[in-house]
Amino acid sequence: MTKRVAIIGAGPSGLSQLRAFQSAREQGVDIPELVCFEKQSSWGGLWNYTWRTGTDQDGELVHSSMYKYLWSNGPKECLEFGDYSFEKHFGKPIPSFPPREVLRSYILGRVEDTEIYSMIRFNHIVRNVLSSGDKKKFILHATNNENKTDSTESFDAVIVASGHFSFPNSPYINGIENFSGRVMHSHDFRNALEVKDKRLLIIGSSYSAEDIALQCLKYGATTVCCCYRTEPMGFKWPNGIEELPNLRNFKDKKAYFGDGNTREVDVVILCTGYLHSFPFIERNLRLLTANRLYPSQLYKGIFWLDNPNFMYLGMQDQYYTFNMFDAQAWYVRDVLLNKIEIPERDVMENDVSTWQKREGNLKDPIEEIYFQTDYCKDLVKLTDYEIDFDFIAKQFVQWESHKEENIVTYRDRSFVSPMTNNKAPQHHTPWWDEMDDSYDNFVENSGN
Ligand code: FAD
Ligand code: NA7
Repeated sequence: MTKRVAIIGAGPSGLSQLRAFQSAREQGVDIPELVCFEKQSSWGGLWNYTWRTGTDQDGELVHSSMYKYLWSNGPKECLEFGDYSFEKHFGKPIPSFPPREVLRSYILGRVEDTEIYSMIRFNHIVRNVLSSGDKKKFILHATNNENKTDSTESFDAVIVASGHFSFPNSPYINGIENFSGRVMHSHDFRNALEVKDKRLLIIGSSYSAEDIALQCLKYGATTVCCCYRTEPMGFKWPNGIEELPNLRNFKDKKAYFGDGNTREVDVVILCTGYLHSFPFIERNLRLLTANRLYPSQLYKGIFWLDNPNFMYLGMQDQYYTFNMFDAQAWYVRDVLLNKIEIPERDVMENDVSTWQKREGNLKDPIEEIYFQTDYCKDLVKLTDYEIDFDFIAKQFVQWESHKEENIVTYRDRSFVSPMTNNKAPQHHTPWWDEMDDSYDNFVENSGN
């Protein structure tokens, strides 16, 4: 009997999974019945911008954490798909750091006008997933949000591709209740113009802090102070951005820091990351992890140790994104097609602990990049997915050095496509001076 496989989410990871199976079907392979549940009315996951925050028109949690004027924070050449180049999609080379709408167009270009669309049930929210008593099946409850009906179905395998950057980590910040300005989490940040002519305090020292700090200064914030818990980001910041340690307290608009400094601020943005949260999955299948390169409980970073027919895609902290999701999806496909065997439990556990030991000894971002490179290579070596991860790793290392050199200009650099070997053209305007993030301005007017 044909296997039934549920995929939860039609963001980049879920779409990689659908594309992996489609590519097998193109080669004449019989594939399982695939049902992809997507709670939004459109595909693309986080890359679908919404002005809404909190809950949507139906009272459901808003998924996307992306904001206006968001440009890729890594070179597009490092996330290129192995079977669909940027040049193929856009019909010409485009610069290396596209804005959100342009990347969304690329993600969708590979699957638009294919049978994949018909495999997705849009506006379907997965409410509950349970394993059957004998662990051979999974029972999935979903709500069709269009006609408000509920369904219960049984599947042989479930692939969770619901993302992990949507549930804010909102720790208690000392004295924050005494602050008299606006406080929000980066999940709810939508438009840098909101802090124009205001003094901003950012809590956190990772990607969101870095990008929102730069973006807000670019669009007119008076000053930006970033407050770190462990280590400063340490970039050579433009005038107007500074880093201070440990927030101790607030009084009205004044923030007090661990080194004795104080600053008056108008707005506080918590860039304190996200929680891996899966309220719709029963506890004994639910991944519990911090945002790390090799989550526990998952063989090959994918398969639930207690029941490998239950899988997670894209749950790693991410240097690699789209092509790593592909590497995972191609591997999953070949396991479900019985081309790759899942070993005994103790072999899986040893494999996870070997990777985690190595993860524990990583000293800096460069070592982290090579770690994730090796992870991707480990997956693709058993499949027919082809892309040169070593070549991409070298470009990631260059990207890191560009950021160290100048955090304001790193997006003006050009990288080489692992697919075409062509070097990207430069965008007509330096990123810092470019206020227009529209598709037309970036694609139609670029590369000429
Ligand atoms: P998501 O994109 O989150 O998609 C998950 C999908 O699952 C969504 O469509 C959601 O609606 C659906 N879903 C969730 N729960 C349910 C449910 N219960 N029922 C049905 N459907 C459900 N990556 C880059 O490569 N470059 C960047 O510049 C970049 N910038 C980023 C900026 C921000 C602010 C954030 C938060 C992330 C950024 N990322 C970036 C990383 C991002 O994680 C990936 O690019 C990618 O979106 C992850 O894909 P995903 O499919 O795993 O998850
Ligand atoms: P990350 O990369 O998970 O980083 C979270 C940051 O939040 C990190 O600097 C943490 O500091 C900081 N943090 C967490 N809790 C606290 C508390 N209690 N006090 C102070 N600081 C805290 O999340 P991001 O949102 O930056 O990035 C996620 C994705 O969004 C990423 O892929 C981007 O592309 C966009 P720590 O270093 O642990 O001290």
